[in-house]
Amino acid sequence: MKIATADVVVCSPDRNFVTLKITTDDGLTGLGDATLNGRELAAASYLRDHVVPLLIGRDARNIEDTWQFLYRSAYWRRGPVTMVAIAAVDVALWDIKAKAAGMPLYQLLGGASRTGIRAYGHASGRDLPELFDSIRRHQELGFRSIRVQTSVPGIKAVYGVAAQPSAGGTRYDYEPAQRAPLPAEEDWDTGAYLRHLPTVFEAVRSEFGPDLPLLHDGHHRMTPIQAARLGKELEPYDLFWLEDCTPAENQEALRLVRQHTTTPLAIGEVFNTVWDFQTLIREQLIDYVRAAVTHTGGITAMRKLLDYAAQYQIKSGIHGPTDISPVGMAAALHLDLAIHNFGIQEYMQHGERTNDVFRQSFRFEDGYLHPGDEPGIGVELDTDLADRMPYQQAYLPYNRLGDGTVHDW
Ligand code: CS2
Ligand code: MG
Repeated sequence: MKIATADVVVCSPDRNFVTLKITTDDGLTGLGDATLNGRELAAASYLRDHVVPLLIGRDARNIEDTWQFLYRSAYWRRGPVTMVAIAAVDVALWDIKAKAAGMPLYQLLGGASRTGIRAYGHASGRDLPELFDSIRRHQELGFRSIRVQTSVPGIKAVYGVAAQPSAGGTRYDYEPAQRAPLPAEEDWDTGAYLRHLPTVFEAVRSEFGPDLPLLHDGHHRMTPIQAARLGKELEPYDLFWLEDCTPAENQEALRLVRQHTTTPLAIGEVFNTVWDFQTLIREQLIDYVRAAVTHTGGITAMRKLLDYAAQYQIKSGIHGPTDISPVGMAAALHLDLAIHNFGIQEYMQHGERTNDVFRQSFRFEDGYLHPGDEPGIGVELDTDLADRMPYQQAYLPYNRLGDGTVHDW
């Protein structure tokens, strides 16, 4: 079974996506997600110009060897562009292998360890009434675990808060990457955020009770001691997790946070290899690995990462915003279903145009996802429709503090 062709498809239904489609000499096709939000063309070029020429003629069945070849032969390793490209090849080859075996991918990964994959949705609000409505809408959509993000008094625009609640409550329609020639500048004030957030969770708990699993994303904006303070002040509200509480390139920074709070911590969506997690896992500085299959080198690498985490009783919390395409999402769900140390799966529902381009077999019912039982990962790409929705320049926003200093968004 040789790789005959490998096509890089860049399209922009509701947002930009980069998809790799591999076809073998006996006609099997596999899909991989190489979407890197705000840097899609870099990923597309790395694939098209440097990886695809190396794939043609390779045995499609040799997934591990292909992974190691792409990782080591490049000499320059790790990083978001390299690893999203390797991930796309890896997932496409797993898709092909499962199709050749006539079974859904999770069966090749050891079969189902659970009946369904617990998901969490993204509620947000510019004020408490809007936030409460958003939480209720997500409960009506079936979500049993909910992330809470809110505006902060005095700050004009804040990550994670939909400017306009989605019409009719169909889905959380917040797309952070704005289509424009330059990134949008937003404002930030950590002090105002730290003073405000505990009052929000106090209100949410008194409105929705103690049992609803609540999550919050700090989005890398706090220093370790600020994160420690917030984690401690949120303990009475029993969060499922506090995510990206502080930038974690310095993994040791989480030692300080861990000393001050028992609020569970989740980190990793911007990380690309197990080495980015090694101290976090070995010293049990986190409770959930927030990596995405798309950003960490695919199924092959993610399985090894999560098996390493399992040795330290750390669970998965795979990243699943709308800039993870339905292909990347489907790959995650097969892994979610098979591994033992599953924690929770993020699920921001894609828009209709995206669902038209990527036909998916995965389903969301009563708070749980399931990848479906079609052979492979269960996604088909309508390349004709994709070609009619070409790439549009789009960037994620960035923050500046009151004195003009650039800050994490
Ligand atoms: C966020 C992401 O879902 C999350 O946890 O951190 O939506 C993040 O903002 C985007 O992936 C950035 O592209
Ligand atoms: Mg996040």
